[in-house]
Amino acid sequence: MPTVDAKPGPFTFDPATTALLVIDMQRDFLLPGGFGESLGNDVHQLRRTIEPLAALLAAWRAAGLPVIHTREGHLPDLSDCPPAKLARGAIGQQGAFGRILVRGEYGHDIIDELQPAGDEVVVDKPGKGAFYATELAEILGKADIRSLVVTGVTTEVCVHTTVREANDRGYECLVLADCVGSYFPEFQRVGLQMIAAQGGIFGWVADSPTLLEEIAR
Ligand code: C5J
Repeated sequence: MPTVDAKPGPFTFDPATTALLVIDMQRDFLLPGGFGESLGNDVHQLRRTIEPLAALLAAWRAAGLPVIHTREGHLPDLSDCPPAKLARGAIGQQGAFGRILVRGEYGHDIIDELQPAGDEVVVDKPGKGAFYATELAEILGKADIRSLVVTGVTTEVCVHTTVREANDRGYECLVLADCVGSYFPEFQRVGLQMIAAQGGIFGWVADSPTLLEEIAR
């Protein structure tokens, strides 16, 4: 079985039961001039994940392994957006790339570099976690997926929430440090540490080249 050198120890996975999860690589979060940047964030902290993630996606697809993308966002009438989230955010307001985090808008969709391939699943989620109010658990169950390679943005928000949800549901999660990003370097560092701490309390952490070597074998 493929084994990746990871923290806190080797991560062994069965390719037949492992999926690549690409979380929220959306224009609203990543494009210069978009929603993320309008909040005062440095989008380049997230954009450094694009190149390694594109390389990983290419290798993963070439190996014929499943890919699942997620997008954070809401119905155009915002009926699936909890009042507390609505009150604290710009959700639904007009931004540079359409209504912010609203499904169907240009900014809500995945960046051009990482567009899903024809047969890849895209899970639309109203929350930070990819399991909350989505069909993800059912999709993974039907495909007999038990391990997740987790990538995307942002490390301390949607990546963390999803990894915690997945871990509680019994999935083994490998988070790729160079393929997840935070606007805040400190949150990136500590967020990754938290995953692998205490013997891997939420999962494992490695870099994508280490995984790519295993896929190439
Ligand atoms: C945030 C996300 N940060 N995808 N969403 O609001 O992490």
